[in-house]
Amino acid sequence: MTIRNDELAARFEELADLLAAQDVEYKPVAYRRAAENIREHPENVATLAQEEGTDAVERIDRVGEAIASKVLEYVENGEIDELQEKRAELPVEMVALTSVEGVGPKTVGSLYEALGVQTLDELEAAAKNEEIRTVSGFGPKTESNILENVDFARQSQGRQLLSDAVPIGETVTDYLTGTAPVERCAVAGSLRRWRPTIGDVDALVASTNPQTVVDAFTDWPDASRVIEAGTGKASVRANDVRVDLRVVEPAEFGAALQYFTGSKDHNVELRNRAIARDLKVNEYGVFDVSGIDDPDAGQRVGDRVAGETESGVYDALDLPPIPAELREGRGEIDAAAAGALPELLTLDAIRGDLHLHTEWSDGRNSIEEMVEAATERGYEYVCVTDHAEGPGMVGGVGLSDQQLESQLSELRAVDDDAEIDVFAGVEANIDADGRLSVDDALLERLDCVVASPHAALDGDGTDRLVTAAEHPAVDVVGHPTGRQLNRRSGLDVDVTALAEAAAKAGTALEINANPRRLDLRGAAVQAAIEQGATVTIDTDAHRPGSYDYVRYGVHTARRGWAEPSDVLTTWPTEDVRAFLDG
Ligand code: DGT
Ligand code: CA
Ligand code: CA
Ligand code: ZN
Repeated sequence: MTIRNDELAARFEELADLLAAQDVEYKPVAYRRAAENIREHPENVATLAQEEGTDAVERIDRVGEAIASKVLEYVENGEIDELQEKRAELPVEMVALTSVEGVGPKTVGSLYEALGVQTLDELEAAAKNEEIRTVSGFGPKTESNILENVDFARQSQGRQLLSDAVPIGETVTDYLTGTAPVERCAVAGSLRRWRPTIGDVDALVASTNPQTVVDAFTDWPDASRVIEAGTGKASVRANDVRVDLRVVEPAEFGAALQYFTGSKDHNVELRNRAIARDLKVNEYGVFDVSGIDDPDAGQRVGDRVAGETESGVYDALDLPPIPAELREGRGEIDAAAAGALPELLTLDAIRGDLHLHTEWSDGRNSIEEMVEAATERGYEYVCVTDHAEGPGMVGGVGLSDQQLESQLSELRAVDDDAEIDVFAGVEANIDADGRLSVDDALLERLDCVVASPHAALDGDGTDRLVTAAEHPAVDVVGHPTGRQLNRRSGLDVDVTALAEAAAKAGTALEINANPRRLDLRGAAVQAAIEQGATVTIDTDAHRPGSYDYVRYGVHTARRGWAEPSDVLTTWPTEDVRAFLDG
């Protein structure tokens, strides 16, 4: 059983939280930094520890002797002593509790100490009973904040970020294809539709030997626990995510893939379309039931007219294939029937990135390193948009106007030497009235101004965002709602109104491709495009590796019916320049 890097990282993050909850200094930060680098490490760190010892692990940036020996401890014993001790001292559901917006490890520590709060239910009860205000350092405001956010946190429980589920889906399909008698294998469900969060991973296999496939699946080294195993199906837990497997006959694979991809709304509409044509569609196939007295007498009643391929299923219903990202019951079946499906954009259409950070603000790398990495990816341009100071920026992260001036000169110099175009930009903060935190004359001299909300992220944000979008120097409204998946829902935004204003002002609306944000979401992208607004897919990268987030942005754009021309970062550089100048 190999231990994945993200599992290892999660243990150190938990340890960091437990230490922070006990007011330990420095160590939490050190563990979090180490966790981050372990998660991103290109080799499997557990294998490295096992085969080459702690010295090899210590070569990872920010991993010292103490952490390396804990890695080895975890690999050898499946436990870390210090973590076990801390868990015993502070027996709380840390992940659940800290998923409530505004509740961090320190709050958890204090509330456990004073009131014995261990779970979300206990947290909610303590807030309702006005017990929290009796704890030193807390007031009625904390209580109302908790009551407001606890439901959101509860709903998020058990849903995983898309970016945590995608590698699991890829690993399990590769593993099954490589080890079992598999004719076809695919992921289905919300993962195939690229929903921002995933309840469980659904894997589907076509095989004439289902038992062998199920056995291979339950022996999968990444599976930490077998939840159930039956005839032709099984469920396991891998890296805290549930994975469901179904094995079907090759002749029924396409129908099963269609059915288990969903969504439910899409499938209901499809089923009704079938009934209107004297057909019956289910996970076993499409059946002609025109001469049948009781089409519901069994699952495979009537003549099978499709089932082996998914496109065959749609074809039997007089439809072209419908891309999985569109299957949310938002008009895709009518559009398909009318021959009006969009020509969705693909990853290879992306030519650059207009939102990224360097060590000038809170990024990890120099301007040159970020430009170099973009050049290696084959991008034609990038725009450096470090944070300006202002609402939401703490700890000296944001740049003053004077610092932005010096960065502007440096960016011009880097642009002269770089193979690709380097635009000079800024990420300015939108305050509660829609005003920006940077001098207007300076904004005008920058190539690209991304304006984003970073503070006061509750209530209705429409007016504020419209004001920002209409500012003559603003080119992009960044992560418009400010949501963070499983953490906070962000601003309520009337996207239609915002998009109308943005289209008129020539301002683009961002799909922030960071998998913790994916903001705008698919439905909002669709609404924005309907108003004629331009969207842009940006990664908000704080390190070169984060450029890879672009795929999540592309699939989110596809969920919003976006064609390449709708997306600014697919345009040729000179057209992007003209848009930014306009
Ligand atoms: P998730 O896992 O909550 O992120 O969302 P899904 O969409 O992956 O849902 P899941 O795993 O419960 O089921 C996979 C697909 O199977 C779902 O998208 C549609 C189909 N399906 C499951 N249960 C039903 C059902 O009761 N009725 C219909 N029509 N379809 C279903
Ligand atoms: Ca699922
Ligand atoms: Ca499932
Ligand atoms: Zn940013």
